[in-house]
Amino acid sequence: MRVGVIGATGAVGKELVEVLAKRRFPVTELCLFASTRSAGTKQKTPWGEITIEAYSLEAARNLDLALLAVSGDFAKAHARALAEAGVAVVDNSSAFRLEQDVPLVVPEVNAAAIGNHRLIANPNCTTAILVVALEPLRQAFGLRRVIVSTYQAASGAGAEGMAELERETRRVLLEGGPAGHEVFAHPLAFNVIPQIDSFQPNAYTREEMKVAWESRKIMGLPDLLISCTAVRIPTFRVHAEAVTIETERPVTPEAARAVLAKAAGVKVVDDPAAQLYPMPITATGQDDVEAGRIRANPVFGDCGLDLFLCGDQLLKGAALNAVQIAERLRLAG
Ligand code: 2RA
Repeated sequence: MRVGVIGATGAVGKELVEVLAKRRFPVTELCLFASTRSAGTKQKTPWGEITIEAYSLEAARNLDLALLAVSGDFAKAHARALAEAGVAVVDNSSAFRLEQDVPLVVPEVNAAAIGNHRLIANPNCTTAILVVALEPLRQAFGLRRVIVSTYQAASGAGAEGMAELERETRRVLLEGGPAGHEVFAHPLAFNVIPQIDSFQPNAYTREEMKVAWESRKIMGLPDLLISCTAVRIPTFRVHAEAVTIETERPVTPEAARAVLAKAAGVKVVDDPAAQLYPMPITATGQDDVEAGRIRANPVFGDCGLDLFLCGDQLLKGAALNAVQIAERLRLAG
């Protein structure tokens, strides 16, 4: 397949190239597109050194598959035209996630939604990491309410976010601070910031609402009661999520653990006696979402469960999920 990565110089774009190679995606030609600023520069890839091109429909229309790791505005301006030109498009931005005619897909949950669509939306990283663990629990026990608190890495804000955290940390430790900031609303080093994206009229942030809107769409549960508090923390990679659910039918930690142990895309890491539980340091670079700290939540009686998740934001939360969608497109195609 002739594959294009649009936004190839960003954190997700670079990860897309790595994941294509790691999963032996049948690439016959790889084209890398980025802004005019990067056009003409060369990027090393498993397919050799490739010269970055400035994006144009003319240059991209001969692709079989385009993986977009670009802004929502760029995707809005170009993705539909590319799909109409016959290219299968997987878009990482939020531009089409809630559009009725565009499937929003986490393959472990709703691969069937792909059908014959040529434009598929990849969810927000926090959502993808959540639903891969929620769906098997829903299937086994039903789902009434979900409360999530997130601990999100700097990588969620791209390469610039990671660079800012590194810069700030060095400045504080080596130069005695203060830590300046541009990407995040406040200094992130040695801090936590309970704001990701802009505030909405209902006092939630857009990141928090994305978790609600997108989980409902992917799981096909439009009335799911779900509330999220999204917090940025000073780690580089991996989003962690503390999740409380109320199920429809009684649930026990043992039964939930057994269900999650069999679930695709989930790895149970849950041995408190050995101090084993999900952590960014162990989930970094891993395809599976780690699930642990599985315990009964007394607030919801027999139907309450708490668990802790860690998923690599750049993999299951972005590049890996996009390539998994592309693999299904190929099968469907
Ligand atoms: C973040 N989920 O962590 C958002 C966007 N990737 O910032």
